[in-house]
Amino acid sequence: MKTIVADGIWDFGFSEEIKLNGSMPDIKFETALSVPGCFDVAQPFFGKRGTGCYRRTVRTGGNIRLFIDGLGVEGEVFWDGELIGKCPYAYMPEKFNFNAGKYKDHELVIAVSNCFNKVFFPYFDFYAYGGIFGSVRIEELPAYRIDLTKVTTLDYTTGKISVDVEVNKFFRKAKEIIFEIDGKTVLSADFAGKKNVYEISVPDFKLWSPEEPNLHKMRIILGEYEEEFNFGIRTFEAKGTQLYLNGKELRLMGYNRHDSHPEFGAAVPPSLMAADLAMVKAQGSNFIRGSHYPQRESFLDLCDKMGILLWEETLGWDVRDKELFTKEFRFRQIDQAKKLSSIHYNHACIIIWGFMNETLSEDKRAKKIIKAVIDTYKSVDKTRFVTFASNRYEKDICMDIVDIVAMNPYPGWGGVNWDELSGIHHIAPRLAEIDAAVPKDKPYMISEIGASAIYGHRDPHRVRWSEEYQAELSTEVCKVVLGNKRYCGLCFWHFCDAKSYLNGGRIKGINDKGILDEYRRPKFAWDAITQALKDLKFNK
Ligand code: ADA
Repeated sequence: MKTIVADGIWDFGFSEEIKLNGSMPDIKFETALSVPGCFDVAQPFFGKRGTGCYRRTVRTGGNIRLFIDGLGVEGEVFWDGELIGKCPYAYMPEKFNFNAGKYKDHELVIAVSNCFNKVFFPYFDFYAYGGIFGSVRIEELPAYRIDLTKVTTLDYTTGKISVDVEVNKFFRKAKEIIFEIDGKTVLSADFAGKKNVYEISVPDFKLWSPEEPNLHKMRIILGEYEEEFNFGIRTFEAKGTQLYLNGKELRLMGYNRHDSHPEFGAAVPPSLMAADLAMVKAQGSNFIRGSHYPQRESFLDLCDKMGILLWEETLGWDVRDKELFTKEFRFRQIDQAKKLSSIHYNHACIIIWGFMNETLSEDKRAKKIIKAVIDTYKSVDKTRFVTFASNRYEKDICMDIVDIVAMNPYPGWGGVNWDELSGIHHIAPRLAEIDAAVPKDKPYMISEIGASAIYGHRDPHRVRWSEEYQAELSTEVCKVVLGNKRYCGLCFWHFCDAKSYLNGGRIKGINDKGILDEYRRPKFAWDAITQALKDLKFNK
């Protein structure tokens, strides 16, 4: 089996008039661009909306699997001019299996539209970038392939795991399947039928945790088919209001993070992801919420290796009545949850599956959709927590069906009297009110909280939008939330400033509640939070 990483420089053409319609766009490839990369972050396509086409040749043939690690806003994929698949959901990794024809040079075109659609609405508070956000990879396959592999820790005290394997065809005659862990064959067994589960005791196993992010390498060989990936041995549990990792109490502290940078857009290079995570780690934080969409494989690999726990979620942001109650919306939510949890199942870092940020969770009809998405996640994965971030507080009627209650309150910032110089004194009482309203017997975390601050704006009155005010608010939030074991986690909004839109009141078109600015320059709040974690002996 051969894998071709197709990243690099591709031919590129753009049109504001052409729309995706299932046939190869009639576009002039007038220039060249990088994959991964966003076309609308630089001239001549800066800020434009339309269809961008990426083209390259690939020397291959026979059965292949094409993997696209996320694009936006949506895409269509053409092989020698024929449509082979669609990428309907921004940021979602997609796999396409097809016969590539004779072994020779073939033309691959990925047409990407950055126009808004029924999945990415113009009112979302983050920029809809156009481009290919992650790697493009082609694997040459034998006549069959494994479509799904799930490694699950059965017993973290003995290192016993199960491996679910699902292939694309029915094997009437058993075929040998070999499992190698860290280079040693640990099991050779028969594979018959389509789906099988194997139990393995991992030799010399080491547990995965944020403090010691030990990974094992799994290699599965089924005839001529082979695959290799890392997994971690670890178990998440909730007992009462507390979370546990491998039997030890776990508290989450960290940041919501957008994959966003002024020069790269949503195609943030792995080197920058690594730098972001290194800061989080050095601060003593242990958690990221990948707001508000699926994450790149390189980001997940970094979290696995660096020991950072991740809340990963499907794309959604304050989806409103008209759209929320359509059949299509429900289908898309379920489809996304299924895809995401299957494709990223083996990443040790993922602790929470999320969806539909801030929805109408005070409404009975919305509860049905929420329940359907939770059930979908659980049908694929019973080892992680499933939840969504709510801003309905006392009015929310869905907290009985989530694993972790997660609220996005903004006391001291939104919903207060703007005539007051400071709103800091509202934080403790408002959080106490919400706490009193949520189920007492469940883990509860603050999934968003924060304040805007303009980088470099210093003010002795500590007015809102000053770095001082944001720092003061962040310190108080740490004290109130982390200082109270009732909360299993705290996740600030947000790690760094990220491009949004000028309308909706975003100064400079940026969501400026970042603890760092969009170039990762720390505001005062960064040091304030670092100090608060030390003072509170967080996780010590
Ligand atoms: C919401 C939302 C975030 C962001 C934030 C804000 O809670 O989930 O995406 O828009 O508000 O900055 O107001």
